[in-house]
Amino acid sequence: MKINRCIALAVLFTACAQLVSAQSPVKQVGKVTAVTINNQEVDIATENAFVKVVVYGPNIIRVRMDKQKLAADFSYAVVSEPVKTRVNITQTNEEINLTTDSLKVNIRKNPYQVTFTTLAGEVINQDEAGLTTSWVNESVTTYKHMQDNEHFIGLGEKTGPLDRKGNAYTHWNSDTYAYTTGQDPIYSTIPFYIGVHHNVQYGIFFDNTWQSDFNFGASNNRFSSFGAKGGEMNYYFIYNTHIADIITSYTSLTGRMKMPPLWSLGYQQNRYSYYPEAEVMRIAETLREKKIPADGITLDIHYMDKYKVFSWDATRFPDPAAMIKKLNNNGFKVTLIVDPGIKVEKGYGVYDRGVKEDIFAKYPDGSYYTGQVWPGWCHFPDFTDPKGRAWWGSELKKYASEGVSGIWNDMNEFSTWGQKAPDNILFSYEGKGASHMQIHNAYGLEMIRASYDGYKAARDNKRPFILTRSGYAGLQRYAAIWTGDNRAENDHMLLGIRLMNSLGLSGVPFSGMDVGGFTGGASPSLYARWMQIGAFNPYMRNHSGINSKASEPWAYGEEVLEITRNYINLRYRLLPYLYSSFYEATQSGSPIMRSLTIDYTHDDNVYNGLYENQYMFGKSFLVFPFDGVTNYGKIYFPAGKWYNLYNGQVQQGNQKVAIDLGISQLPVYVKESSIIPMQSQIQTTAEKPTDTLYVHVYKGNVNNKFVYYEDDGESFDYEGGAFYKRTIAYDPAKKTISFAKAEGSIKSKFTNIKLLLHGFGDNVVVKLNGRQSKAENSFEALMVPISRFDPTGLSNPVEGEKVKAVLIKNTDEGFSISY
Ligand code: NBV
Repeated sequence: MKINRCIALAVLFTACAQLVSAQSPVKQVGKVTAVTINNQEVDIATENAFVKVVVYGPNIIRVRMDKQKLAADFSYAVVSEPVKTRVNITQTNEEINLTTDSLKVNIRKNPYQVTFTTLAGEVINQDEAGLTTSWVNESVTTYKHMQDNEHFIGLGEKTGPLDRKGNAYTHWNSDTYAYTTGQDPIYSTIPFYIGVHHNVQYGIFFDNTWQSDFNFGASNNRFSSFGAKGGEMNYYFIYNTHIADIITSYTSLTGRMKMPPLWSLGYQQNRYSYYPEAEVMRIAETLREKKIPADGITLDIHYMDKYKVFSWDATRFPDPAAMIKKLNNNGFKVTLIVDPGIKVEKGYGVYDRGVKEDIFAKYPDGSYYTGQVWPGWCHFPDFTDPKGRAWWGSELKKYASEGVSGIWNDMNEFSTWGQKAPDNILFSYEGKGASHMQIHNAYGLEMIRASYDGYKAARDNKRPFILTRSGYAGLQRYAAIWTGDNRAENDHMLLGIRLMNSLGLSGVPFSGMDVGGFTGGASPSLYARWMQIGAFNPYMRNHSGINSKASEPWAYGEEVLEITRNYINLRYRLLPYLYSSFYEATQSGSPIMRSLTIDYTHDDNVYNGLYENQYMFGKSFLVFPFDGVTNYGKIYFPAGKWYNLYNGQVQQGNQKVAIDLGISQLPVYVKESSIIPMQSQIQTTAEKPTDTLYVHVYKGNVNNKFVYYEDDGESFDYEGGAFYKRTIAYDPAKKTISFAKAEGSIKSKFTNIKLLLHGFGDNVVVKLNGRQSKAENSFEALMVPISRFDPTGLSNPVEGEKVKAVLIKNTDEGFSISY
């Protein structure tokens, strides 16, 4: 809609609104009465509210509003300050205008109404005329005009379709055992979404931890809206020309993940619960014996003494440190579950110290809140109190001394039996005081902050691996998240993909689901499919509930075992690619699982329910996550050229293609011009690969760059420069593949580079730094074709694509390959 028409409508709506406002329980912002311009900020007083507009950067505008004068600023999510930005701010009697190098903000005065436009004047996002922002008692809501054919994506861990249009959502972190595929809310809160229409895209981050509600045209055809039961209207509007940059802007506000420990990218085996020690050892040994690469074993609540956190059941686990040492020696790291509920029991040191330090949340009368959960009646640490976080960190030292590598934060919504912790529990809120209603959605975030900081300090300079079920915007700074108690059902597997894709759009790159399903039991084909997809998830953990069917890779027979092994094998060979993709996530917030909306934003097909589960794993692999029951399906290839992962066959994009879905292969395609570094097969990341880095390049028509990254995989030394990094660039016009000079202070673990050229033809003549070089035929296709009849999993490689291979000594110098 053009801006003039909007103004006319606004005037009409205002006239009507004024007629009803006298008796209305809805309080509108109303007309602007005073304006103060202060560098990058505009303070606005209106009839009923105070507004502050802050230019956070050329692409980010913050809008704060309250009925009373704005309180001191505070956020658990936002970790950055406004950036000094060139902005032109002017006003007339009718409007205020702000112009940065990237966008314009128009604020009408009578009544207040904001419109964000491009520099060329196209409307990106606009308050719905007549509704704008209003209060009903303490609930505040902002209404945005719904644009024609607008798509809405993101909003974190939310069930339902990829395109959220027509749906409404609530944020109230909840323990939702065996949730349905449309259930809302579930475990975590990320009040950030992206809107897409008419060649523009924007993000809105509503930073408010009270219960919040989002409406994307549910039961109405007029607006999208966001609001909360209390607190300020406080949102950040982000405009960039690409969704990837919107995610980068959003994570410039809420922070990015640190490099994960390398082992956490390996395969993790889980069960509720593995015990006693002999059973844990049997699982670990069977993984090795059956040659299923694995790096992690996770212990669920039965390791504890009567579910008391920071304790061990002495009969089941007589010597935890010795057991962990044995597992470590066999290439396994151990992750332990922790719950926030602390059993009320005098003589239980953890409880006693909690009372002594006075770190539990209280009722207004000063007594500790008591709720029931696994160990019985419990108190709950106040993680919004620096003292509470420090106490938790010091309790974690015990696990550090026993050699535990990962801390799995469960039940941190927080969950209690009955699911209804009272509103009047009081929390410190960094000394400012807040009720449960205000901090509920941030409880999980502050728990993982305590776990992350505490565990980092406890293991001097080792990267902690923290896993969480709950969280709030910014959780990516501390933890990986998994999607909780899913069901062993087809629809749930596909939902899990959408949840992770949505998390990725919302600034959280490190996510996983219970591969194989938590409740119930998967059929063999569903299990096989799920494990294939799991190999293309950021975090890959097989987990299943108590009393459910065993879910280790060998529990479904030989054929499924072989399929599973093949895909976990592939994941391990892909670790250089995956680790480098994580490096990128640390730099730009870019997700590992990329919804197709990121790279094909204005292609309507990618929002279509038929194709909504397709995603990119990193920037190169297009994954078609079909369910485990149908054996025929339709897939959509976005624009470009795609290579079949298994046989190198080329598929042109912009097409819907029906394919046969044999269970032994997950349909995966490689994007043209991809650069994919790989390594030899290993069984655990504790094992060294051979000295050769395999770099697969796929011929294409588009320029591409890949930043290859290595470091020690476990410490923070990379922050001081102890890494090895080089940019690999493919330029089809110049017919070159160039490796820039290595950066960083360490050597690569690979002394050779083998370049594998896909689709360049049999007769390609290759030059290294301008001099002819010997290229030879190789059968090292990316994935050795899998034959279900071949028990070794290594069927005849001749079936695979023949590629040209060039071997190069890996000095740190730059070099260039031309063809
Ligand atoms: O600790 C047991 C389970 C755990 O296995 C699961 O992954 C969590 O989501 N936990 C929930 C407690 C309740 C299970 C019914």
